[in-house]
Amino acid sequence: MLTRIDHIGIACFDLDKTVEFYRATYGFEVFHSEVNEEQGVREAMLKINETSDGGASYLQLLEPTREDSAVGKWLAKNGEGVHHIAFGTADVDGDSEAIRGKGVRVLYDEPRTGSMGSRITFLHPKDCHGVLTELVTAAPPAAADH
Ligand code: V0V
Ligand code: CO
Repeated sequence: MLTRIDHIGIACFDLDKTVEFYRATYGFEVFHSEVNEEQGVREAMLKINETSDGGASYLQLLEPTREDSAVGKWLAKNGEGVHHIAFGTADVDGDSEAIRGKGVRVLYDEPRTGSMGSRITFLHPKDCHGVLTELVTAAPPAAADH
């Protein structure tokens, strides 16, 4: 069951400048940052609020590490802006299989590694009314070593 908005992914050209905008304008601080080479992103997670399912909602600021990555290609075409939304679930495997069964393309056969040790998969935007949609299961608290 999808129980929260886990994050909104925002593509940017310059992560440091974008982080500074969110800090100076809204007071949001970086909760965690990392490079995910498989996804081709350098990212910063800004925690907005905790959620009633025990998780939290974040903004995920994304700078591409290479031009041919998903975010690099998207930025070249669209410029900066909202790139994807992510729903949180305790069971990304079960929920993604159930959604696949409804005829929506799930991009990975098995969930891959996401921010803070989470497990993630994506639904094709063309099957979701133009919205690239991610499903996330957060790492157990002990494993989420940020
Ligand atoms: C592409 N399209 C999008 C889109 N990206 N539509 C809405 N939102 C997006 N973000 C549209 C694009 O305009 C095209 O439509 C069509 O899909 C095909 O796009 P393309 O430019 O030819 O690109 P593809 O097909 O090579 O790749 C698109 C997909 C790719 C969605 C398959 O971006 C992908 O695999 N994304 C999943 C991985 C990802 O996004 N990683 C970065 C975040 P027209 O022009 O044909 O109408 S990593 C992350 O979130 C992490 C680590 C985390 O949360 O922990
Ligand atoms: Co994401």
